[in-house]
Amino acid sequence: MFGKVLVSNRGEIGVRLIRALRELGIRSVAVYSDADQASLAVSLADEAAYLGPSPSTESYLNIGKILDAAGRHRVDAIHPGYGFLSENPDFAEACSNARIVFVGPPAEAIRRLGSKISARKLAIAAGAPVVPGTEQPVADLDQAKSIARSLGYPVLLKASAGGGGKGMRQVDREQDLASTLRDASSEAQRAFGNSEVYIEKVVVEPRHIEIQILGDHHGNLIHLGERECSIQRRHQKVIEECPSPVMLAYPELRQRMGEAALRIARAAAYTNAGTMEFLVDRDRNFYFLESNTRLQVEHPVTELVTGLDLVEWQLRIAFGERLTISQEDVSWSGSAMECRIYAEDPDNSFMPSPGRIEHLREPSGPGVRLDSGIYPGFTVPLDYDPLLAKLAVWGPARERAIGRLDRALAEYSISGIRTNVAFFREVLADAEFRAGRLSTAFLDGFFSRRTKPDVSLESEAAAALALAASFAQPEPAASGEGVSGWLAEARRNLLR
Ligand code: MV4
Repeated sequence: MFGKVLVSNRGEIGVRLIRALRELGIRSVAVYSDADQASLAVSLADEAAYLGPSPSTESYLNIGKILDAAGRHRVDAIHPGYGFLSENPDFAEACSNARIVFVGPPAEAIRRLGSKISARKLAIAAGAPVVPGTEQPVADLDQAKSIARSLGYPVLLKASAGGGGKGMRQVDREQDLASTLRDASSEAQRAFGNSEVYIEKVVVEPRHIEIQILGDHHGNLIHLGERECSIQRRHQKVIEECPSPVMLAYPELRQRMGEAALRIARAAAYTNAGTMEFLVDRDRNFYFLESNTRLQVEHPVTELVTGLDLVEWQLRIAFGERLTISQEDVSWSGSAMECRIYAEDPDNSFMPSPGRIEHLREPSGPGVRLDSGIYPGFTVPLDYDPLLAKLAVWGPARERAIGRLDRALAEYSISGIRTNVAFFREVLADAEFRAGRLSTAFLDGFFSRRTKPDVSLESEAAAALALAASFAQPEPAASGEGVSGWLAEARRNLLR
């Protein structure tokens, strides 16, 4: 096994990786920026290497600095975690050139799956279902029109180089196609340096379900089942779980989606850990969406139900060991659920809330797994994603996992910064959530169902008054005339 591994990441995933290395008897090297000098990861690692100033481009995204640190500390391998350089094929290649093992898939597999068009083509060639749409970038408006007509509106324009919802636009009618196509390709050019756009039919209120895979360098490839990640806010996952509630009702779906994921991975000559993302519609048709060629944030829920350590397997595979688990050996026990604990303010549009953590009590107890990157006195930097910790629980069934997660959330006590802890307890109490009726539209529905007593009783009372008062007044001829501005607004809102 490796003697020493550099962790080119920070925060909770830095801690997760350093812990795994120690358990396996491997020395760890943490890298850090100015903002992370006093991080938990740095204090837990065997060695630490300073990268430079806080901005990611001068630290965790800087290939030269990371390879320098790896050379100085004489490591055998680099684990990139998620985000930062984890899906950068040039980084994977630069590691190999420096004779350092990149703990992840080969650069070529990252490239094949990195572009969405190329991943789509690969999935089609492998016989996996994809959303109906184009296999090539759109050539011109006339072609786009005829494709959209044959698919039927609404359609989605997606940037080939995009991902995570960036560069995606819905077109509801043909008269909007020309302008949206222009906007989409210029946005894609600006954001990704690649203006290619392709067309897909819209899947209405889908579930987002992903399949975890593991492949070694000896031709063994298995899947570890699904994670349901439908609860997202602005393409940011909020709660993840395994099994998906839909699999509890239709168990054969796991096998069919697992096989599709393996076909795609095989076609990409994939090794190490990876994820194939799918959309699942109301009739339980599933469609390959895109691939994540890294360890994912939500990997703990898979670990809790399968009993496998994904990071351990990533390291063993990268070292060249054989996968000793066959597909038949993989089993799923009970139910796991994870909340992403963020330094953000749910009462202020979920704005990031970095700052110094004054007091901290973290949950623990039976069935609770906490992957945390914080401690009392730590200052959450504003330079990076404000993920503080992942709270994951296991229970013998979904209801028990929900109860346990709520109990663990109730044990949290953090002062000095705002967090989304209380928000999760509201979501867990929601009847639709408890019934497992999930889709990517879940949170929109949740927000419209939710009536926060302290805020909305007051505003509803004001609105009712406004409406009553407004009917005593003549209909405003123009805004602000006859009825005062806020009254007109209230009337418009209530009569909508
Ligand atoms: C879709 C879709 C519906 N139909 N594609 C959003 C992120 C990117 N990975 C793809 N996304 C979607 N693609 C078709 N043909 C709906 C989404 C989508 C979504 C997907 C997964 C998780 C959350 C989402 C939220 C809104 C839209």
